[in-house]
Formats: sequence, structure tokens, C-alpha cells
Amino acid sequence: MLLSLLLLPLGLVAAETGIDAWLRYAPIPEAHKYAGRIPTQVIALNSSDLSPVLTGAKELEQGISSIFGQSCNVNRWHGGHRGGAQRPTSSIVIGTVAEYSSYAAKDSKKPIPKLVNDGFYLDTTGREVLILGSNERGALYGAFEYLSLLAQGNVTKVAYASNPEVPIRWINQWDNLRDGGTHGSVERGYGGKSLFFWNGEVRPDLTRAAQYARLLASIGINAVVVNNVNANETILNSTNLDGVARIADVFRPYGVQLGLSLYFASPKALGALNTFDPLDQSVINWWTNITDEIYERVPDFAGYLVKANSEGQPGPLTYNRTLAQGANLFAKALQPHGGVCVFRAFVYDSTTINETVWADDRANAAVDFFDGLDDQFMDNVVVQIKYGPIDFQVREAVSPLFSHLRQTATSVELQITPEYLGQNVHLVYLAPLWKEILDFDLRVDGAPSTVKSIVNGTRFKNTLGGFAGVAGAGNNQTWLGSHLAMSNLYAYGKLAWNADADSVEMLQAWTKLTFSHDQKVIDTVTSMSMASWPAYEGFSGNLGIQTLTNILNGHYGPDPQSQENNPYGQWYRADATTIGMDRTVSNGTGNAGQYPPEVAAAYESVDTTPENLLLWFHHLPYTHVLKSGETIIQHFYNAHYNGSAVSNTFPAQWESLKPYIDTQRYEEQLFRLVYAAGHSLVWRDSINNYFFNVSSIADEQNRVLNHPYRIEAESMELEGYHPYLVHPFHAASGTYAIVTDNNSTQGSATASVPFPAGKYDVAVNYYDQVIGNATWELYLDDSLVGEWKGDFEYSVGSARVFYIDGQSAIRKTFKGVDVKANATVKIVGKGDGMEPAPVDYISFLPQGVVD
Ligand code: GCV
Repeated sequence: MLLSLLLLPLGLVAAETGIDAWLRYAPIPEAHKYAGRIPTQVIALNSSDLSPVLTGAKELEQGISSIFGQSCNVNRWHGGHRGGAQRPTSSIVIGTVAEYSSYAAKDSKKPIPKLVNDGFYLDTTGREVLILGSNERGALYGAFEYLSLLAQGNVTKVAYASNPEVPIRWINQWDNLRDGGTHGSVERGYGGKSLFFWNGEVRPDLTRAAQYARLLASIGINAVVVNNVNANETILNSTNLDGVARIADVFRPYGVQLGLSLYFASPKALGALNTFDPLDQSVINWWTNITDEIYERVPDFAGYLVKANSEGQPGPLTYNRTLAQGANLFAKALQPHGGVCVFRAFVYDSTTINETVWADDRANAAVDFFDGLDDQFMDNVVVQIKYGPIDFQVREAVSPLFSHLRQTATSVELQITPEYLGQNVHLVYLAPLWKEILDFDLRVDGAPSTVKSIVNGTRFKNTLGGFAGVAGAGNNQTWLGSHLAMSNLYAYGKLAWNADADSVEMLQAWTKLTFSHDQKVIDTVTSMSMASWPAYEGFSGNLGIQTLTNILNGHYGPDPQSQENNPYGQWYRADATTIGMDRTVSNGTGNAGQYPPEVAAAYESVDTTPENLLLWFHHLPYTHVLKSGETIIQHFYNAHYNGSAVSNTFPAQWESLKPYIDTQRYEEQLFRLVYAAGHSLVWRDSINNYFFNVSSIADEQNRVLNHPYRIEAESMELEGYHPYLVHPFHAASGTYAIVTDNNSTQGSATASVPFPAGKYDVAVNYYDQVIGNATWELYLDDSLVGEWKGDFEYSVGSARVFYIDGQSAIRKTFKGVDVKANATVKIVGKGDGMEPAPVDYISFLPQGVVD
């Protein structure tokens, strides 16, 4: 310990994998200065061995020893004389408020402010530090709060109560029981395989599941739904229910309850009934029995999460029953046990909408489907609503459904795993996006009606409700695939506890806990993270047009065309002169009219619609002039240049932190940032080329399709390589790439360098598919500049990419290369498997130029 304290100021930081996330309890700078101010004993009040109170006590012991190098042993008080535990000058008392009142002597008992379920009181002002929970879980939360202060070097005297604003603070994991298939082990997860399931069953070793519960408890999460909402009925077979009970057992000491997603047709698929009609008595009995069986195994079972009649999932509509009848089927079975049925509002039917019908609109689906059902749901039903009416896009209007359900409790579904926002390969800090949603005022009945006030129950006086976060955590050491992405998980928990938490403050606390107290680290991570969502929006989809990613495959790289001309309803209706969804009542899909009158009126008119949602609500000419004076099309071009330029600043910003961050986390993050900077240029060029092609309107600054530093691969002298027309066309510079003549053969492309002698960053844009590990070599005047392999797929967990397109497009840069006059550049590629060593272009970038 002493050694590590001495080494820290020198910047010699030990390698870390990221598995401890923000719970590293790293020794704080000048820890010795705190000597005498840190308690030396924890007194755990009347706690059983598996109680969250004891977990909290042990966490305090471990944390204080690690942060300050000082022991702080746990003693357990089980009633009777309080001297049972030795009372040194300074101790921490942790327990429930009820236990505290038996423990404390009458004369020294402190008045405790009012606490709601899971709330806690932290008081460091007296001789004893008090950590008191309204319940055992609350006490654990208090322990984590105190440790977080200590780990940030904050020993100021405080006394306050902290209460969660909502009872539902859940994580949804979209974990499949089996790996393989189109979605792998964790659907939309980029951090490895499922923590819970393998080969159709619950994993024998649940060590990581317990560690996950610890991490989640530290940010106030009280339940995890462990299996995919695209559920499989076999989760309910008796082997799996035994397994599920084992997961609940490892969660319990952390106060984390377990929930399950259900396959609506299970009575038929698993129970061998000939129906799954929610009103059929045999179906009702089947669900009642299975629910009772679950509670026998998991007495504190949280409840069910149901995706029905959506994306191929069966549901009550299959039998002409309402969604409320479907939800109540489960709610009734859960009610005697105190469980909750969370029913998802993500219901749409892609077979009934058609882009050529001007009034058709997937964004209308949820309100249409839930119309007239508000007074039909049982009290233990919560309707879980994605933040926008489509699907976790880079920007969406708030879902209008929040304003329609007044008698029904609702929760907001946020996606921590950024399926449409760079899949944790790109950096995107999501708290600012979430806060825009939570703070949005729907003005129901002309009165303040923010989304946060609706889901926390204050607006419509509901007692349930809250937050669901789709986390996508997996079993690699970083949990989410990227170190910097963990700020999103942290911020999600903090916002679910208190939706007013500030994006920067959360980020900075997280940075301190995760990386370093050094101001340079805090400032740099803040600057990168706060710029990241705007940058991503800049180079993906602007003005509310959605992310413009490939929605048919991967949801990762640029592919605007994939959103049009299909029944998935993520359209933006671009033609040669106009673009955008007309969602007005007067002339469009009527979606604006799903909002309460004040908001509807604002969205109805171009002038009063916020510009960042202009094309979400309006169909306009590319030449429409924005408040900035730019036309829509010029705004697209500029935003893509600006956004990708910001992304290209991230690697150097991160590099400036090298002395402060351990090598492993530093290198792993740098790898992603460098890749993402290159990929942001792929995005930029792809989207700009596409819209230039559609609109025929040139970039005023003459950047689009004009790349003076590039040599197109298809224009080089080719041997064993041939030109390849890329689909979509805009995913290649000049629409063509080159591929080797056969998958396993070698090819070369040679050209003379038409630039003056000098120092250049030489960038090769190529494609790395998952179907092989081709190799490339780059030569200048026959001397090797560098060689590399097409093995990107092993280093990141993003969508697996089979094709030569905007998702597999990638850049390799060699910095500061000396190029002689009249040099010859040659690239040699060797195919492997089915990967034909594709190359798009080579750039010779003068120092400081990004292109
Ligand atoms: C779990 C989107 C995602 C799907 C997800 C679905 C949902 O369509 O791409 O992977 O399925 O939303 O939220 O149910």
C-alpha cells in the first residue's frame, strides 16, 4: 500500500482492467493527511449474514482500508448493551433506522429526517458516523455514498437524507439464453457474453453476476431483468428457474431484486396448452402456477417485463384482446406476491405501414395502440416507454405517450448500451441526451408536466413508476466494452435516483473515482465527453432526421438509404428537392397532434419547432433557410465536417492523459478513439456524398467529393486487385474500392505520389469484415511503412460486419511519415477466408489536416 502511495505522484500507475469501474477505492493523494479523521470501526446493526447492511459494512471496511491504508474492522451488534462492540473514538454505525432506535441510547439518539423506501441518512458530524437506511438496502446505499465521498477526498462534515425519487430503478439486460444467432449472447451488448446464461442455462459460476449487482447497488439500482425482452419460453423450465433462483441469491446481499422477461406464448410453447389467450382460464391458471413457483424459489422476485405484439413477438392482440388485458394477466398473478408487471409500450406493426402513404407513421404507433386503455391497467402495472416514439435515435422528440397515461404508472426506457450511437466504439456520453428528455415539459392540461415529473409519479399522483436502463453489460473486464462508456452506466443510476443530477457533476465524480483526482484528467474527460453527443449527432443525422445508420443490419455504420422504402418506419422521405417527415396535423401524419395542445401547436409550425427536430416534424426543401442562415443541406454538410473534426480531437486529448492513467486502460481507450476518429470521417463522407447525390446541391465550401490529398485505390495500377463497386455507393470514396482477384490471393496497387516532398500522416482507408483476417502492407519507394491485419472484430464488441460498406470501413494512419519527391506508394493486400483485402483510398495529409 505504502509503495503505491509513493508511486502515484510519479505517474507510475498500475495496470487496471476496468473491472472495478468506479469502485476502485484507489489510494487518494496525500492519504496520510486524513489520519485520525477516518473511523476505525464499523458497527453493523443487527444484520444477518446475507443482509445488505452487512454487505455495506464489509464494503466500508474494504474501501477505507484501500483508500486510506487504514483498517476499519466490522463488528456486529445484535441488540442488548451497545458496548457489545468496542467503541473506539470513531466508528461508523450502519443499519436501518428501526435498528438504530434500539441501538442508540435515548440521550444520544439523533432525530432522523423522513426517509422513503430505499432512502438513507448520512451523518458525519458526530462522534459516530451514522449510515441509516429506511430499509437494509437503503443502509447499503448510504455506505456507498459515504465511500464515494471518501474516495473523492471529501471528508467535510455532512448530515443529510437522500431519498430516491422513484421506486422502479431497474436495469434491463437483453441477454439470450444461448450465444449465436443474429444477436449473440447479449442483444445489442458490446461488452462480451452474458453474465448470466450460457448454452441455454444459467451459468454455474455467477461470480461476475454478483460483482455486477455490487456495481449496480452502488448507484442505487434495485432490480435487474436478466433475460432478453425477445424472450424464450425455456427461461421458465424448472432447470432454468432453479438457475434463476441462484442468480437472485447472489443479487440479494446487494439489495438487487431479480425480474424476468416473458414470452407471451409460453403456455403454448412450454406448457403444451393449445392457446395463450390471456382471457382463457387454463392460460390464467398456467401463469398463476408458474408465478407461484417462481416466488417459492425467489421470494423477493421483482416481477415481469413483457414485450408483446412487437417485432414478431406474440401478444394479446393475437387473440383480439387489448394490451391491458395482456398486462393484467401477469399483474394478477404477481399481485398476491407484491410483484410488478412492466409492460413495454414499444408496440408497432411494420406490416401495416407504407412509406408511400403520406399519413402512415410508426411514431404514431404507441399512442394508437394504448388509446383508451389508461383506466384499464391494474395498479401493479407499469407501462415502460422508450424516450422517443421510434427507437433510441441520436435525437427524437419525447414520446407523446407520456402525456396520455395518467392513471397508469409509467417508466422511461433509456438505452445505456448505445445501439444507435456508436456501440461503445465511438465515445458518446449520454447524460445530456437523457436530461433533455427528462426535462422536457409536455404541458399536459397547460400545466408543468416534465417527463421526470410524470415517471416519478408527482404529476399524475402515481405511486409506481421510474426508470429502465438497457445496459448491455457483458463478461469482459470493462463491462460495456469501453472504459469511458462506463460514465453512462454511472449517470443512469444517479439520474434514476435524482433526475436533477447535473451531467457535468456526475461525469466529474465518476472520472475522479474511475481514473484520477488530477484536475487535468477531470477537465479533459469532461471536455471530451460533453462534446461527444453533439459530435456524434453532427456526423450522423441532423435536425431530427435520426441516426442514419444501417437499420437492416448492425445499426452501426452510415447507411441512410437503409431507412427508406421498407416497412420499418424509420423514414425521412428524402427526394431530389425535399426532406423530412411531415408529422403535422394539417398536412402530415398527425403525430404532432398526439402531444398536448401547447406542444402540439409548437410542433405544428416550422417557425416554432426547435430546429434540432425540424425534419422530425416537417418536410422541407433542402434550400429552406435555418436561423443560422445556413440552408438545410449546407447545415448537413457543415455539421458533418464539424462533428467529425471534434471526434478527431479526441485521440490527442486522451494522449495528453498518458502520464495519469494506467497503461492498459489508456491503450484500450486510445485504440477506440483513434478508430472512431477515422470512422467519423467515413460517416461524414458517406452521408454528405449521399445527400449531394440526392439533392445535386454542392457544398458551398467545396469540400464534399473534393479530397485533394487522396489517391483513390481504383485509380492506382492494379495487379491481382480489381475495382469493386461498393454498396451502398456512398460508403466508398469515389464509389469504388479494390478487392483481390481471389479471396486468398495477393494483390498490389501502386501509384506515384503527386504531392511535394514533406512530412505527412499517411492514412489508408480499407474495409475489415468479420469473414476473414486479410493482411495489408504499405510501402513507400519499396520500403515498408507498416503492415496490419483485418482483425478489428476481435478488439471491439460492436456489430459483426460481413459486407464491404460503411460499417466495415476503417482507417489505418501512419503519422509523421517522410515522403520524398516523386515517391511511389504501394499497397499489398492478401485475402483471407472470405475477406478480399479491400482498400478504398490512401491519403497523404499535411500536418494538421483532417480529411
Ligand atoms: C430487444 C430495437 C432493437 C432490438 C430490440 C428492440 C426492442 O428494435 O434493435 O434489438 O429488441 O428494439 O426494444 O424490443
